[in-house]
Amino acid sequence: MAKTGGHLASNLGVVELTTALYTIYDLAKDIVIWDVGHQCYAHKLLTGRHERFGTLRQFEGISGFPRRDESPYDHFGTGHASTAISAALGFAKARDLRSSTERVVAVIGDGSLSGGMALEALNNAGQLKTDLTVILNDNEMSISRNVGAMATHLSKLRMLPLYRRVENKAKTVIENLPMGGKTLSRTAEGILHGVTHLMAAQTGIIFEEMGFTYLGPMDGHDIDLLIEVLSNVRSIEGPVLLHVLTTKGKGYEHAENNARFFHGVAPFQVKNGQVEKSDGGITFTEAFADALIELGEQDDRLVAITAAMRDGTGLQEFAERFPGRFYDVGIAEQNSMPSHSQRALQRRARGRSSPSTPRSSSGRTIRLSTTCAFRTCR
Ligand SMILES: Cc1ncc(C[n+]2csc(CCOP(=O)(O)OP(=O)(O)O)c2C)c(N)n1
Repeated sequence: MAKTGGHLASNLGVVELTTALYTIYDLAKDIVIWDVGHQCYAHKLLTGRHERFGTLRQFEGISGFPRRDESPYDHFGTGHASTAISAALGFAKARDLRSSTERVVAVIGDGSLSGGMALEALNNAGQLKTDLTVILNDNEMSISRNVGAMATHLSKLRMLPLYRRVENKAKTVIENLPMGGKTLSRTAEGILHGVTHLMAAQTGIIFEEMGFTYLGPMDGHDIDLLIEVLSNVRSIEGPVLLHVLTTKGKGYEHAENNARFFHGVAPFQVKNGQVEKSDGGITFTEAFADALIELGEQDDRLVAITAAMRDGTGLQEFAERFPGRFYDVGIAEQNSMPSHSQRALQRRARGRSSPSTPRSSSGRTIRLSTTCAFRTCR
């Protein structure tokens, strides 16, 4: 990866989770879908692409995202965020119609959970009550720090006692009873999962209210725990949401310390984490950032809106210079559009930055790259 570049931090965060999943689930028939798909490298290594891994993101090499034409284990081709639960629900309903028995799992990050489609799918799944497992991979980060009310809710859930710790404490107490030992320790497990569940209910967990069995939060790097819990989850009926806590960049100091930079990184030196400087002059993103700041200085009605792409679209400096005129709406482009158009109706000048360039029906559009656009309206 140091030679090819890629989504290092997100991938390092799910190595244990991927290994545990593929220990428990039967990949010959079960379906695992990765949201965005930018954390599928361990998946690729474990599903037959180890030898070609050096060709990652190279011409005629393997893709940095799941691709249906690349492997039968890449069930759903992705790239944009917040789609995995909807896709998994489709697989689950098709299974129900066929009366077959495969398990379906969607793995989604806390950032991607801020997207409307993910919430629509949870809403739908909670009503359909079909067997479906959603693993919420919560590293508190989107590309930069996650934003929004759901992120605040997740931070409250992180305050719950960790799944393992509660269970261990009770096991120790019961094992030390005169009649303790293995038989009783199973009972203890049952009791304590109940306790965790009870505490979860008191916290008002939104997923429980929506019809999911919520399990967590738990250490997403504790592989033995994950294997134990996933083997139980396989047999729970209805929709389950497993909340795992992970660290972006896990195991590589430079990526752990600067997960934003290592979210998507160019080729780098493993020793010091330094990226070689290209001599290709200014990038489109840098040109966009400079232009936007210049215009922001000239016109205080100008605002910038981004869907969790502060860094990728070069808005970081604008956000620092004009904090009151910068909005990160989370991965919620569709939410930003009506809000954005209302600004226009209020005859406010505004800027927008999104992974896909919006079309302008009025006003001036300065099109700077495929990922950024800026528009003013008078
Ligand atoms: C619809 C859409 N908007 C924005 C992006 C850009 N993007 C790619 S990954 C990412 C952050 C994803 O965060 P999370 O789901 O928490 O995964 P993590 O990287 O933290 O593992 C964003 C905003 C995208 N892929 N799709």
